Amino acid sequence: MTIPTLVIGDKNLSSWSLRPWLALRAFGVDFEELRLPLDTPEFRARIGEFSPTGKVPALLHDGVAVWESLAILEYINETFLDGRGWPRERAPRAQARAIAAEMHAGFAALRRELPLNLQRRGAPATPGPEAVRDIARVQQLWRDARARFGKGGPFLFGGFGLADAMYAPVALRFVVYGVALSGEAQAYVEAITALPAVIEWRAAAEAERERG
Ligand SMILES: N[C@@H](CCC(=O)N[C@@H](CS)C(=O)NCC(=O)O)C(=O)O
Repeated sequence: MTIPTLVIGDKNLSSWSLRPWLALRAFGVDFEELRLPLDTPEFRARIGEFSPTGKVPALLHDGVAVWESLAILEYINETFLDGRGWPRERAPRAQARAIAAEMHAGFAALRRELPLNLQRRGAPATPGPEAVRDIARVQQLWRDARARFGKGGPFLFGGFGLADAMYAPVALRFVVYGVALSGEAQAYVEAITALPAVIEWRAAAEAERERG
């Protein structure tokens, strides 16, 4: 099968890029990476070749171009994973898709107030009331997935899956902004940060010099 190319932004800053990158890497799918640092002349000159929205990520494969992170995850799931990106059973699969969609569509205050910046150092952030509500909802949906379906491993539905790929950037925001979490949420964040693919992404993000 042809190897896909994933077009991404800076690893330090681009949380949407991390989601499909992590899905490909954690499931061991071979892919090429094309990194276009955000907000640069290179990005503006080239992104239109790959993405009709002018945003990353975009996946190019066998004459198909896919944009929007959740649609890319679905493409990865059906083209490279034979469906195993989502839980096999109907109930957890429905819940995994629902929380992935919730992430894709929501948590605007959390994203606005705590934008991904993996090079961030410094004091814990003090999120405003809307972001605090988002943080509580994230922890609630993590707790619910883990309690109902997470018995087989440390991730939301046991083993690593696409719902985890959607929430990994949130877990990393909680780390870099020093967000105080429940014990269960903290344990989940630690499972995410221990993934070899996440360690690889963070090391590359640390090494980026564009800005940060
Ligand atoms: N809904 C999109 C969001 C993509 C997005 O906002 N990407 C940002 C980087 S994380 C971007 O490309 N920004 C560049 C720009 O808007 O010029 C998705 O899920 O892929």
